[in-house]
Amino acid sequence: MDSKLVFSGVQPTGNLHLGNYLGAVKRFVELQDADTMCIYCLVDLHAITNWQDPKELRRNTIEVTAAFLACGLRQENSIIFNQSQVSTHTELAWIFNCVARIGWLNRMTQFKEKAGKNRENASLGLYCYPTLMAADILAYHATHVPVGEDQKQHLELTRDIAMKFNNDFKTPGFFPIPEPIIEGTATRIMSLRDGTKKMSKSEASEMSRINLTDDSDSIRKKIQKAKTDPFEIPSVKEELVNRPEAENLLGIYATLANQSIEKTLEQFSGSDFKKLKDELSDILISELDPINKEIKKLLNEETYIVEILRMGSEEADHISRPILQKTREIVGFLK
Ligand code: AQP
Repeated sequence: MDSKLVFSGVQPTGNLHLGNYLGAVKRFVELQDADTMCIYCLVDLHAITNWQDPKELRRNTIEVTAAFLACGLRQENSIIFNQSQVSTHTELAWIFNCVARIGWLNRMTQFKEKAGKNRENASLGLYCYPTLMAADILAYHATHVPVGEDQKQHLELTRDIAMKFNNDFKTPGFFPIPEPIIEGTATRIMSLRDGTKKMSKSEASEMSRINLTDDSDSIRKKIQKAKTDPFEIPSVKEELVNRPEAENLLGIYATLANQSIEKTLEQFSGSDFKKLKDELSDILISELDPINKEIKKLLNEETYIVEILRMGSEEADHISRPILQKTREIVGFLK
C-alpha cells in the first residue's frame, strides 16, 4: 500500500446522480483499487445544513451507502462510515472555526449560491460548512481528496486552514496540506435541462439529472428530452464554445466510452442529436443498469448496511482520535 491517504465525502441528501458518480464515486473506486488507503464518508452533518426530514435523512444514508457498494466500494479495501458517528469531526471543526477567518468564509461562492438572497435566514452551519469539511479531511491527515470541480474552493480553504494552524502553533507539517484530485473529462457534469448549471440533487426537476436508481426507460426518456440546440455536431472542440448542452452530452459520452472528446467528435461529427442521444442512452444503460440492480438488491439488506457503517465508524474513530488528541495538546487543552 502506498503512503497516500485518500479522504472524500458525499452528502446523503438524495439519490446519487450521474455527476456524483462520474465526478466522485467512480474515482473513489479507482483509487481504492490502486491499493491506496481510502476513507469515504457519508457526510450527514453537512446534509443538515439545509433542513432534512429525519426519516428521509435516515433512508438517504442507507441508500447512498448501498450506491457506494453497488458502484464497487468494498469494506475490505476502504473505510466507509457516516460522519455523525465519529465525534472527532465536530471537535476538530470547532478548533478550525477559531483558526479560519471570517473574510475567508465570506468568499465562499457555494454559500452565496445556496443561501441566495435570503442570506440572513441561512443556517450558521451552512456558513461554516467549509471548516467542518476541513476537519473531515485533516482529522485523518489525509493527503489526497478526489472531488468534483464545485469543491475546489472548499479544498483551497482546507489547505489555508492547515497552513495557518501549522504556522500559528509552530508545528510545521503537523497537518499535511492535502492535494485535490480533480481530473478527467467529468469534473463538472451539467444539468440536462440547462447546460450552464451543474447537475445537482437539489434541482427541482427530475428531468435535469440521471439518478443511479433510474431504470432503463427513465434514462432513455431523460436523454431523449435533454435540451440541445438546432445545429449539427461539429468536428472540432473549438466549435463547442457557447454550446453548453452539446458539450455536456458529448463529454458524458466521451467519459463513458473512455475516449477523448476529439475522438467522440470524430464519431458524431455532421450528425444530428438523435444519433448521439440514442448511443448515449445505450452506453449509459449498460454502465448504470448493473448498479441500479445491485442497489435494489442491497436495499433489502438494511441490517448489513447499518453494520458496515458501524464498523467503518469504529475504524475511523480509531484513526482520527489520536490525531485529535495531539491537536488538543498542541492547542493547550488539559487532557
Ligand atoms: N454535477 C457534478 N459533476 C461532477 N461532480 C459532481 N459532484 C456533485 N455534483 C457534481 C461531486 O460529487 C461529490 C459529492 O457531492 P455532494 O454530495 O457534496 O453534493 P452535491 O451532489 O453537489 O449536492 P447536490 O445537492 O447535488 O448539489 P447542490 O448541493 O449544489 O445542490 C463531490 O465531490 C462533488 O464535487
